[in-house]
Amino acid sequence: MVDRNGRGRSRNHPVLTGSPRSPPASFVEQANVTDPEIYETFEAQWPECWERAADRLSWDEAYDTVLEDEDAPFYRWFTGGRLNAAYNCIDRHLESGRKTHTAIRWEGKHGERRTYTYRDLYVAVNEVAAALRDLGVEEDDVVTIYLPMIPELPIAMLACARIGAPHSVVFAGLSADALATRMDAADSEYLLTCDGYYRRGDAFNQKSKADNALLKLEQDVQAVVVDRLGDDLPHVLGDGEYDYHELRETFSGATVDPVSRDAEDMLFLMYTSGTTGEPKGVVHTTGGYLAHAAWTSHAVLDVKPEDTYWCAADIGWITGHSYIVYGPLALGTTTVMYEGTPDYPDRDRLWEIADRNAVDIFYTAPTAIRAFMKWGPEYPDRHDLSSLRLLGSVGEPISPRPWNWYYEHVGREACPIVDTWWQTETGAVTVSTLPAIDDMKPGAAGPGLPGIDVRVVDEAGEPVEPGESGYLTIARPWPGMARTLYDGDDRYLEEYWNRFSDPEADDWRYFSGDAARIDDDGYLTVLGRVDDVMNVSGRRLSTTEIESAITDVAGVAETAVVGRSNGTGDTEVVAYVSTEGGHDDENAVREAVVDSVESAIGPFARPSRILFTPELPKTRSGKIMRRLLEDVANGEELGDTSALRNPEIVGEIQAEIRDD
Ligand code: 6R9
Repeated sequence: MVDRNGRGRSRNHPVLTGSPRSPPASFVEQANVTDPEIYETFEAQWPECWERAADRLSWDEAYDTVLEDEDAPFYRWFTGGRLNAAYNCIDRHLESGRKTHTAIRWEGKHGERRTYTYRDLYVAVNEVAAALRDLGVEEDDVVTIYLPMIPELPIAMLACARIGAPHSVVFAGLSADALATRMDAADSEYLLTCDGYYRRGDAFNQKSKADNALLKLEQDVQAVVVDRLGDDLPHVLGDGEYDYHELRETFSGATVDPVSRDAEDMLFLMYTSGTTGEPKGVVHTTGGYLAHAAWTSHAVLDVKPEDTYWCAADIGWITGHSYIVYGPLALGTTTVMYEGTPDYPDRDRLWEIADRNAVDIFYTAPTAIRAFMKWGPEYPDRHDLSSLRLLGSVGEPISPRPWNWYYEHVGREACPIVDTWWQTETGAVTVSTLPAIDDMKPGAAGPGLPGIDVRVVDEAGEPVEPGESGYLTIARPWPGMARTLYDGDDRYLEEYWNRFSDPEADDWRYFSGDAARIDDDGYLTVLGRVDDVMNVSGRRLSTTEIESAITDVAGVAETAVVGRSNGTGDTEVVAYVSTEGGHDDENAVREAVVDSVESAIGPFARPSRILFTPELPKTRSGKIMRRLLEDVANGEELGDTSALRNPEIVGEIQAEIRDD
């Protein structure tokens, strides 16, 4: 029993796991990590085992201590060490004679292609770093980046890293309000954005969203604008706004020495949904984060410098930070970056790109895999995918059917699949099989990685028996973990540590907010969130945040938002709304609700169903019974409703949903 109403919130979790599969021999022969003793070695040598991760980086100054835990849970990793992330992702590869090796292969939405060698990336990053400095950006100033999937996005991130300015990338699909909230919270005075980008074939205006955000801010902001659309969307630059390409021209050939950063200095901030409405600014550091991202790219994704590696995520989320930008570039590989969607111009678009680029490793999300499965095997079958060596999944639970489909039709039964569980806060992968060592169990992510002490516990923090479900916690620190929240240490303790730790005994447990089941081999099946966070197509949305956007609408008295499984495994947002007396025009309210959610968060958070009800079901103490509403939305059997103050409302809501 794992949440306040008795189980994990997500309904798209796999109930069963499929039959185990062993790693294909052809893969094992060439894998980066093959020693099965690695689990014991890490255990015996903990925390020094993490030096293996740190050793994948080039340090300006060696660290003195692997882990400092005096001030737990404010852990410090590789203290005394100094390094620069951009140097690690670029310069050192030039120095080792790999100037002409491809760093980024960009595939544009309309078939445009761009290739950046490590040398090209070096030039671009240096010029942008010089331009940012000239605008006044100093070490530790937070630079906000609001760019879609174009090469200027990783270039901007690395330019910030080069001068020691933490970046805060805001997903391009988020609204003006969301951008303003994040810039305000981080006190950010610099913004990199663009005129617009193509969405479903149309030119979409990004700059007007950015303009609206800036109007809401108290601070003056200097903005650099990338001209992505040219004549398709003319724009004018106002005061404090600069054209990206002109700046590069001005600083053409400039170089900037990488700023040597303390291992514990902030590399970036990433905002994510929390249990209260306000997004949380997760703080990641230079040494620990980069070491963990590089190590897991090597050990879990099996990335090698000569590979063409493709993580088909958006850099606006943590997966893209760690596994499109920092991990793969730290290892000196070729990382593919794709601007478009999987079904444009046709449903074989991803396989066409994989085939043409001879992609070795492909990493995507279950929501995409379920779509591929729905479209059918003829799309991957049109292409030669024999270059693929390993497949990955991240962001949501993947159930056995799509897992097997991915294995057969994309991996041709020759590629191991790593189902990687991790979070914005963990920085990099924390739960997964090691692909050459462990058997795969479709539907179960795997055990904790070596050195990661994952425990599934009950309400009292005691480990549950195999087969039982409980709360997913981590009992020891790891290098890539968030160090705190930008909003403050108290909120960090509150969100992650207070629930299962015993500070008096100096016993610290990280709580992930997820429920999981553990089997006899220590493999975890993740069951979804237990807090008020929904996972919609691999994106974290806070129910509170959506509810507060809905309550903003005139005429709305009260609302409750729940997730509904749409039958293909995806979760949709369902909003129950009760209106104030005198507002009978439901269609007008419906439209206003959609507009309000889109402008507060973004189009992807839009409720797919809005159901009007005279009242919401409540307990005698006045708490909205969201669990019951979730059951109603999902057409489930309802349990005992006698605890309700207004049980009669449930039947009305059920009738409404059936008629809708
Ligand atoms: C990397 C990322 C984190 C939440 C996490 C969990 C869900 C991620 C998963 C998974 C089951 C997996 N999640 N990977 N659930 N199996 N392999 O997605 O970070 O955006 O912060 O989301 O995603 O619920 O708590 P983030």
